[in-house]
Amino acid sequence: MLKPQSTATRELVNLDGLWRFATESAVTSEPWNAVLDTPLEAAVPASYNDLFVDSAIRDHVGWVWYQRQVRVPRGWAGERVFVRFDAATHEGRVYVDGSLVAQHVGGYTPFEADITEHVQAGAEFRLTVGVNNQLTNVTIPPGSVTVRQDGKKTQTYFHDFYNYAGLARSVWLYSAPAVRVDDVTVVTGIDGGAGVVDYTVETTGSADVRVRILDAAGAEVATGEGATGTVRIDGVTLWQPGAGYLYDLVIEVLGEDGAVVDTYTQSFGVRTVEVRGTDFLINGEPFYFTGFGKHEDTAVRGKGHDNAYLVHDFQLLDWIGANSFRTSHYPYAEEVLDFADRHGIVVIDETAAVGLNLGVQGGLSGVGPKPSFSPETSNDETQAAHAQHIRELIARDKNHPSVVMWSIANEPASNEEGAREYFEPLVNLTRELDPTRPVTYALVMFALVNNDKIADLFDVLSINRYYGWYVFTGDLATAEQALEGELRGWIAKFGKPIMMSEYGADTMQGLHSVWDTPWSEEYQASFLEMYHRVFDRIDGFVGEQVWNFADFQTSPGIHRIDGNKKGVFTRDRRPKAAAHALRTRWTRIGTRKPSVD
Ligand code: GCB
Repeated sequence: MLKPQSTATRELVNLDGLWRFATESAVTSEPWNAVLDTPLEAAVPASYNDLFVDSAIRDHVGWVWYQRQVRVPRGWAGERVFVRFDAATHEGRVYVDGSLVAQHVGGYTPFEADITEHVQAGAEFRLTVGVNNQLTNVTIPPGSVTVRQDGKKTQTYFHDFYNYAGLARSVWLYSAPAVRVDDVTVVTGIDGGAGVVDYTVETTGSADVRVRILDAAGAEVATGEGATGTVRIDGVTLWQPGAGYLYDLVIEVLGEDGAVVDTYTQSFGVRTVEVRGTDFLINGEPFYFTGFGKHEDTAVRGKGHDNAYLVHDFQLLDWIGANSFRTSHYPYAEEVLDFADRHGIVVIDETAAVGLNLGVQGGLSGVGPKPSFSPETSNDETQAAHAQHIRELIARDKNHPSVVMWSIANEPASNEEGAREYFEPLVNLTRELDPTRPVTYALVMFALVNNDKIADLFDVLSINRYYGWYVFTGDLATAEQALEGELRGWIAKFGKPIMMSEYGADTMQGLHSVWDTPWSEEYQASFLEMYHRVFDRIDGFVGEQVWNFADFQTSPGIHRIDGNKKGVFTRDRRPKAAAHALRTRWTRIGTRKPSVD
């Protein structure tokens, strides 16, 4: 799905700002039919939960309403007019005045509606958006809603981060011509010193297409004719980890008289990704991932996208020497991937399929033990929602050079009956939609080499482990043996690249100890050091991503102190002691770990 942009033939109006806001209980049953009668205004983009000092809003389960007036620019007569939501978490319904124009399920992927027939150039309309935060056994991610005796709804979910909701990403109004670029896919290869660029442009209606490729300085380096084609870039500059060189594919759609009726520019990088044996190769060179699992999470904004945090987080990644991150546990805002493209940070792009596991959450949430895959829990309908989510993720992110791998789930119950039937079609779908990128999933601690049912379906084994934290707490010597034994078992059985996609210890900033005291800054540093000793003894190991980049908010519970504290940085991005040790190690590693003797 194309990201809206302003070009010679398209105009773009950003609708961020303050919108009228109310929960469903505070307004009439069809709030789109009138001006919302509410004293509240909510910031867009931002999750609504932490904006107001009102637990009835923070903990609300169900629909909330956002509304604002929008004026269509007067020059848009004769153009198609679209409204585009970068995300509505987790379900959105959009009304233009009294008309429903879009409905979308899935909280982290964009959707849009052609509203041309409902609006007029130069005139105002009322834009009302309902957003629902309910998670059920058939949503991705899953959860469950309970209605108490007093009628109040409460919700449980099976993931370890707060269920922030609302309009956490930008909203746009844009114009485009009736005959236009509808989609583009760019796949790149390398042939000696040349880049080989396969492109496919889809248009609305049949029309001639031509393309030009511009280098980063804006100089034309190649051209092509037709909606699909292959173009060579001689003397190509590759997109590399740490050096995110981008080209522009300028697409022009031609009318019958040969005049340009639409133009759209897709940036891309020339690079290849491949798994060979136990190596993960970028541009044919073994690549070693260093970095983090992250979250979109800041104080007050919740999951609201914020360019200041975007810049600062990438500065910290650079400072600490990290070359990559995983978009744990959902697709991040497109601005994040664009930034990673430009700055050469490598991304593992994850779906929102987190918590397909009632075994793990039995302890944490009080739900279970129930089978994770069954007609009452994750079932065919869940799988269909998961498939749709994968389609939308790949449609959105396929052209990002920074994205080198899809992670289609975090910690599913891959050790349980039904896991293979659930996952095999999803892995096949992912490969069909994108044959160019490896596919992985992050393995839960209960999924072991002798009971996991799906590892053989994937290209890379991404292992989440907490030896020394949830098990062998405070006993790093025993944890070290257990970790090494397990990792060697995976390598011996599968002969695939294996990486640590999560390892970390909760750490209270400012707590110090001379002992191996869990929660102390010293313990976090020793814990990570212990893991690194093990990684450095193992061949076939392709990366380490610490859990987590920064402290983040979770639902309340006795396991968490105002959130998860496994951050190497605090929630306001101050380094804990471990950050300095990681910096020493990762700046030494760069992108390639020295091989084991
Ligand atoms: C995990 C999950 C992650 C949690 C983390 C933890 O395995 O993938 O979402 O936050 O453990 O800290 O328990």
